[in-house]
Amino acid sequence: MNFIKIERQDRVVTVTLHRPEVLNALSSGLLAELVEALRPLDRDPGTGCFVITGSERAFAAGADIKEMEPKTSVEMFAEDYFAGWDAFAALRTPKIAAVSGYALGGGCELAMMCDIILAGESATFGQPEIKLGVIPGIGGTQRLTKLVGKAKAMDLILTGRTMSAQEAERAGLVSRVVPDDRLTAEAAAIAATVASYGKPAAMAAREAVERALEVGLREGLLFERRSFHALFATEDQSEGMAAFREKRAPRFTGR
Ligand code: CO8
Repeated sequence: MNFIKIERQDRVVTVTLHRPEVLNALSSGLLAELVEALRPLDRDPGTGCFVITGSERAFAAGADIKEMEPKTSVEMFAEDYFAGWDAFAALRTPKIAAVSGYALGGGCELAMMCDIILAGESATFGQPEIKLGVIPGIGGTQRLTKLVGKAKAMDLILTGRTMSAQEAERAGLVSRVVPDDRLTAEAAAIAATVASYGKPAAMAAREAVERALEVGLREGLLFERRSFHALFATEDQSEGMAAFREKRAPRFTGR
């Protein structure tokens, strides 16, 4: 692999974006590697959580501008440029973005495709595409608006300004802000906690929360209830409730 590094620690798989010379600009090559590496890991019951991270200076400074620049509209349309990112968003194992430095354009959009965004104090978020004569193209106008509301999304997307980790936390984009030197350890600890639970419940939980962004309340509640019912077919449900009754720690198996 040329553009990413992958490490496994028990049930947690950490992916580090690694194109330091271009601040982890998200090229087609990087996307292909990411999806090819993560798809089989996603299906592996031994994978309980992904952590996606970058460098201290940049989570990712956006889609690769130099790759996009020469393309024509017809080429963009024919390739359905960026459609491949849907495969990343569709991974069903919980994903944590551990963000330090720049998370701009596609970088911010990649973070928003994750289930939890943990930010170091240096993290900077923004959708500066307007400065390039375009608009966000990997979900920024949609996910950012759903996550932080129209007022803040319009402000960021129309001015191209950046926001700090603290502002992003206040806006509801970021789950937690931690000191930069604690980012890796905190992300690992959160991931280990998520991965310690039964994977079917974790997958169902994130899927149901995602639904809240997509459908009306009645449909969402029904989806949640049906998923809840379905989890009563799992050994983890019997084990989790028996362990509570017996006042002991549960031993989840993902079955
Ligand atoms: N793509 C390609 N190369 C990049 C990118 C990028 N997004 N960002 C940085 N680089 C490269 C720079 O060109 C530079 O390379 P070189 O050394 O060869 O000149 C190297 O990384 C280091 O960058 P800088 O020297 O600029 O570092 P600074 O610390 O001075 O500045 C910034 C850092 C502020 C992050 C600055 O690099 C910057 O503004 N980057 C671009 C940010 C941006 O605009 N991102 C949005 C990209 S567009 C997008 O993500 C979605 C597009 C949707 C299009 C829809 C089409 C369908």
